[in-house]
Amino acid sequence: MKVQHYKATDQNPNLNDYDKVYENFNWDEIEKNFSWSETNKFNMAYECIDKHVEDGYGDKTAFIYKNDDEKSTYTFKDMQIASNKAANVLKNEAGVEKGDRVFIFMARSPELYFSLLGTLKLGAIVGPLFEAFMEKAVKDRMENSDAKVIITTPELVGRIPVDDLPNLEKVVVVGETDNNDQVDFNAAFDKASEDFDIEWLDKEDGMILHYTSGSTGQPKGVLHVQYAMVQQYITGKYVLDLKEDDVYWCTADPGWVTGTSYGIFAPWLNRATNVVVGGRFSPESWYGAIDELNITIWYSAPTALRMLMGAGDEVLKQYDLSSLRHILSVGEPLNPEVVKWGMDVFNLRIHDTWWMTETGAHMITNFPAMDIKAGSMGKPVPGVEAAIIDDSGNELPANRMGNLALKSGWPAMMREVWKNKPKYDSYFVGEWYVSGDSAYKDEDGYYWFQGRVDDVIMTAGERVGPFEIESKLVEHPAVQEAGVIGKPDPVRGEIVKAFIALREEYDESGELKEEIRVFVKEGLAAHAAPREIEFKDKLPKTRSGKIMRRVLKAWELNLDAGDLSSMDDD
Ligand code: 6R9
Repeated sequence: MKVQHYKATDQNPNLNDYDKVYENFNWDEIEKNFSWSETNKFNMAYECIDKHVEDGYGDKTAFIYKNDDEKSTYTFKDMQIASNKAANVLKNEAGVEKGDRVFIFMARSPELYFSLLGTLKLGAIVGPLFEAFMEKAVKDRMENSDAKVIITTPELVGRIPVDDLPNLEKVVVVGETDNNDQVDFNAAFDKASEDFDIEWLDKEDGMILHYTSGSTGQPKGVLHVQYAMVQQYITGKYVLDLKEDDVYWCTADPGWVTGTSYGIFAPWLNRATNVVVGGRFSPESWYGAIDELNITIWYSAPTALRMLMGAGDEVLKQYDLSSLRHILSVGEPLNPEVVKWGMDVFNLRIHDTWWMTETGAHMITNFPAMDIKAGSMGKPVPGVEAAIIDDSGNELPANRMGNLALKSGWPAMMREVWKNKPKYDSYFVGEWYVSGDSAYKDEDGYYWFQGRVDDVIMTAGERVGPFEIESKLVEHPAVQEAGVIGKPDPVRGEIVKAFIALREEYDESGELKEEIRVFVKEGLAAHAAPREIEFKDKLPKTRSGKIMRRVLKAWELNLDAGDLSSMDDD
């Protein structure tokens, strides 16, 4: 298939010599950007907020929160005070101490960010939860980590099974509460002192615990430590290209690692203005936010970009989006079609980035200074070594599909799967961390995502990645979203089966199925054309927008789909 190339831009002249970044790269040098490299006093919240105030940037806008017509703006000084107050509330009213697990279970609001930073100032470990979690999902995570405190809102507090959580000492409610056992956050916040002595930590002390669902079993608690900041800072600088005057918007919720590593830490470590937009997605509210707030850097995900693409030009034309200078994507493969759309409508390249909850920060990305090959996730970031390996850990040559693996030893790597050493150990083959994704590397060193290892399809002896087929499918005008699986077949081993959600204007029909099949056959390859197509109103997706192929497969085979707590079922 013909690959579309998009030339490097000169948006960051300092980085345009991509090879130079590599040549001179050394994690020890990056550490020198932090005062702890001399004092040994670590605290992520300090580096994100207080440090900038001390350096004379107290009046700079740190945070803009927007939800419909509501908008609030906070300087770094405001954030310092608010996070100090939140820390005092958590300390005095809820007894939070260093190392405790403190969960945050609420929709995006300024208080979410104040209390997250406050928790970090106390040296406690933050456990962010999606607001959509129901009782069992909340319980599993809190139980597994022996959470001591949870911060929530009146709408969600009923989903916390307090009686089943013996280690839970306090429920902090942001909003009205008449339960005397609960802490009224707002009342305590108003009275709290603006001063707080930050708890100084060690670089290997726990910082954040993100639960992530695997294909089977219980969700795993992925623990990151303070030292992750080194990589979150430098990838914010190099990959997000954050600069002094940028207004940056990461669309991810903090329940997903993208919403913390790149929705909190990277932008504030780089002293950028960080935008959070609450409420639900709509093309109008998203384009409206870019227009109104003059967003310059926008980090989003393929699902959202595909929805915007599907919404068409009419709505797009109502907004002035010319403030944008850099767009990035994460979470699932970025279809070439979407990259092309980005060029057409923004005249900007959309930069794909690949990483995982476990890796804590970017691993493989399209740097501003690189040529983009549409459909490729790019190359390893400086300081990270990647390879495609076979199941025994041998490196495979270019253009061979295999396990995408990373050489251990980058700063943001998880340190632990909470209370599950065997699970942690199972990620490694020798010195390689094995991602669970299959991919290949081309002759220029670009990586091409093929699917989760268990999603790869073997049909009549040909190995096909579902992503390539899905990408072709979404090029068809009728197709809004597509998920492709291998369905067991007595003759071919597996056949390609596609689940398709159509765009609104299109009706399901046998002719349309045939037309789509031919479209893939002629545009990609005969063996890749789905032998079966099933139309669905919507596809099962995680809250971070990933198509859950294992759920499609379970539907197909009438099997139990496993842990569904991360599924977006609104
Ligand atoms: C950050 C994040 C990790 C899995 C990962 C892969 C998929 C993420 C991707 C991508 C193709 C990209 N994934 N980025 N696939 N292209 N640019 O998403 O973390 O929620 O833990 O998911 O997501 O399958 O292994 P997490």
